Amino acid sequence: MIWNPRFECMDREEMRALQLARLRETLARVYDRVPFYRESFDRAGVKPADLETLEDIRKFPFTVKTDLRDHYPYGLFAVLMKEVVRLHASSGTTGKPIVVGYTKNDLETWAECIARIVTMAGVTASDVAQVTFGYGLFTGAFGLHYGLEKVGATVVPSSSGNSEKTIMLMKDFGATALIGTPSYCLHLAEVAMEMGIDPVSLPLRVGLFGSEAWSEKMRGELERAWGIKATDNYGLSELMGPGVSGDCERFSGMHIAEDHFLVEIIDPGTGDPLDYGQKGEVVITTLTKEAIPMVRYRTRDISVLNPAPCDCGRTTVRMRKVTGRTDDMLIISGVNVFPSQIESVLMGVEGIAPHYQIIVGKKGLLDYLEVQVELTPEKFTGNFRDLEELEDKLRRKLYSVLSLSAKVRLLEPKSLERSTGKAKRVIDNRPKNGL
Ligand code: DLL
Repeated sequence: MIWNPRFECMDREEMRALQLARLRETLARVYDRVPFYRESFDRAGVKPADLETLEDIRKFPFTVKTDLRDHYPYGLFAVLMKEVVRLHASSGTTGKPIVVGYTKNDLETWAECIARIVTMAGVTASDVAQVTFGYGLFTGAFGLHYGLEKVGATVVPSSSGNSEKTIMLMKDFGATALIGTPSYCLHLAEVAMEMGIDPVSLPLRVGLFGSEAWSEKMRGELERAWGIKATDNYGLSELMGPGVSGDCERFSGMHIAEDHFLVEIIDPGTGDPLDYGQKGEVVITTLTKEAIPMVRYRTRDISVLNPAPCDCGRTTVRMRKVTGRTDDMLIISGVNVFPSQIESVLMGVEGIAPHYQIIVGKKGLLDYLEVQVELTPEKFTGNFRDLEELEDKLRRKLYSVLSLSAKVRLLEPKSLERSTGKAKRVIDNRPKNGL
């Protein structure tokens, strides 16, 4: 089923015309109402009226995360506070969070975008949907919540944290859809096993996962662990939260809600636009957001766009699974390493569980990389020689992918700390000043 065929299956030319009209309005509105945009457009020597075609968006300056931080808390809002009915904030590991606001219309748009992605995943009014994102300032839980209600699903807002209770409710309430981060939902399957409940025996049939990078192999792990279809969905607080794009049942890229978001791909080094099919940084302009519109927001996320119509009938541009961020690249002894490359190596080896941590540090003047990974319970009971061989195999595979020697530490099952939200995969212990 398609939630809103009018927009999701719109003729491409009509969609571009709609985007252009909405973009014009957005640029005029921010120029009028947000001093930050007026100054940054003036500095770049552009005016909203310079936009004649959609491609002219490239003349306008980018917005970055520090712009939101520098205008904490309400400096980028384009409406009066009395029109703002909700605030969310991104966690941010250091300093002040970034704050985003929503008008009543923004909340309606948000629920609409989520209704589309949950419908794409196959969720209907007959489903019991359990939300295991943490309810709070984070956008994940409230975002999914209202869209699920909009399609008529029975929402169980169990939140994150009390994993045993979550499993008990899942069983007793007959949950059929699971919503959360891939890493926490994988952990929930372990908890079910510990409670003597086989996750595959539960009525769960579909998962909507997002909020962190997860590989195709991790998708396979989740599908096996729960006996479900695992769908991906993407978004970020600065633009709304979840709801920017999501997988349909064809699993061939996430459909973007293009009537609400204009998506570009740029070369992260030069800022130059890239074509469809080329891999680069995702840049998004909101087309309908009232409270805090964003112009050319640099997400740091890496993806590829595909404009071909999908077999599912939708015509919206699709984005490939986000495998990493431009800022999560590690430089270890001068070699560029993406955590997703390490995950792909680990997930491809039998006997290795999908729980790992990457430690980077310095010994004297030299960088080192240590990959800690848990064994599956079956492998753990194997003999010492087997484990030595496995360690060696992993080391060799990592070397062939990264061109870097890594120390591999095999750990017993369940020894790494589980997160209830986004997993923290990398611990970089190197001094920040480079000494
Ligand atoms: O994580 C919004 C969200 C909630 C999306 C629930 C999907 C489901 P933030 O906390 O602001 O918002 O984090 C945004 O998380 O820039 C990406 O780096 C990452 N991210 C989000 N979804 C995905 C995904 C939410 N499906 C940041 N795949 C983004 C990979 C993702 N990374």
